[in-house]
Amino acid sequence: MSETKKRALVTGITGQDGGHLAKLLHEKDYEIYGIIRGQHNPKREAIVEEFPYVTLIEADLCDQSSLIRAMELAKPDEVYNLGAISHVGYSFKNPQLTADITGKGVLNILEAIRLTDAENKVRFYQASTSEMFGGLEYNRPEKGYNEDSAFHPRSPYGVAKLYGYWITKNYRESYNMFAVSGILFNHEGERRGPEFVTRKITKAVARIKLGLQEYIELGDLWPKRDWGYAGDYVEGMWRMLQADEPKDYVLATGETYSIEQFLDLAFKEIGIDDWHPYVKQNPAFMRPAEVDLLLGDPSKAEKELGWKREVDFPGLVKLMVENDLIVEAKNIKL
Ligand code: NAP
Ligand code: F7E
Repeated sequence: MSETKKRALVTGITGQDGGHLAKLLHEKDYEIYGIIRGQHNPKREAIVEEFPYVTLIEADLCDQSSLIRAMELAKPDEVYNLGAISHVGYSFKNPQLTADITGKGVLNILEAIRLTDAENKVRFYQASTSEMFGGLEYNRPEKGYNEDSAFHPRSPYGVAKLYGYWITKNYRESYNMFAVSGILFNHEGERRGPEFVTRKITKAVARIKLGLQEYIELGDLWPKRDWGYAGDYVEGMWRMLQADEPKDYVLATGETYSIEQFLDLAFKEIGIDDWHPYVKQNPAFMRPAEVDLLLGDPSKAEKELGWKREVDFPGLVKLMVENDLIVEAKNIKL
């Protein structure tokens, strides 16, 4: 164990952001501990192979004693709480589990920190979300949602995340902890889970190009999202924990596009100008309540943290399609 290296504990290490963050912290010479859940997590092997420098600790956000043990083993300077049930559609089908993991899990890890960090030195990052705003017209500022906008979550996921946001703020105010929320708008990329719409589209586009699939089934195509690249966003998370003061920040691109616009660009990457013959709508992918439009205003993070997204919307779509063309081609079984 090095006495000089900074130490980070990351929940959600097997997820999209966990992978990007592990790479970033490694470049910054951190000693990294990642929480992995389950008796036989199928992602363990891939994580060990890709991130041999991460020490995995078995724990679960629902099991506070396991989190205390993780804190004692890792002795972190910084904790990044990325673990959650993060799929909005799934949260409608499993609302109580979502409340337990995505909501109460935040309390469990904050308590684990409070009980083990006698000097009150640990810095805590909570993965809050634009889903807390809800995307309705009445509370949407013209320049986009900012840190002072009113919340109106539209899913069990959004509601659970709002609890995580407030309990983080409450621990900051009650115990003087350096505990902050990053309110992040959608961020995607080559590590995005295939259950999210962007990756579902880019995988399908690659498979259609390779002759492995004929069409894709999707839900509503009109909702708009402020889509950025996940690699840019983990840099913002890290900057929040290096700041002089604990504050919450919005990370976003300041632009919003519909799923139809994502389809336009993704299919153009494989030379198809009209995607309509390749897309079928299936109500199974529609939600009981939809978030119409998300647009974020990242001015505060840009001004105070010097953070700015680098990858724009066309660049994001391009990198995802290019990646999936390679991934899917490798999977062709001759
Ligand atoms: P993700 O790919 O879905 O990863 C979620 C992670 O949470 C996985 O590593 C998962 O582990 C872990 N997890 C689930 N249940 C757990 C439990 N009971 N105990 C411990 N870990 C558990 O999500 P992401 O896109 O990387 O997002 C990271 C965080 O940011 C999430 O909290 C998400 O809600 C939030 N967020 C994401 C976005 C976005 O656009 N990506 C935007 C705003 C906020 P398994 O692999 O074992 O399932
Ligand atoms: O849906 C529509 C769907 O599941 C985007 C999470 O990271 O970002 C993410 O949540 C839009 C929605 O992401 C399909 O109804 C249509 O309008 O990719 P998504 P999300 O719900 O925006 C926020 C910021 C988070 O915090 C979350 O953790 O696409 N949509 N057809 C579809 N969505 C999916 N998944 N699958 C479809 O077939």
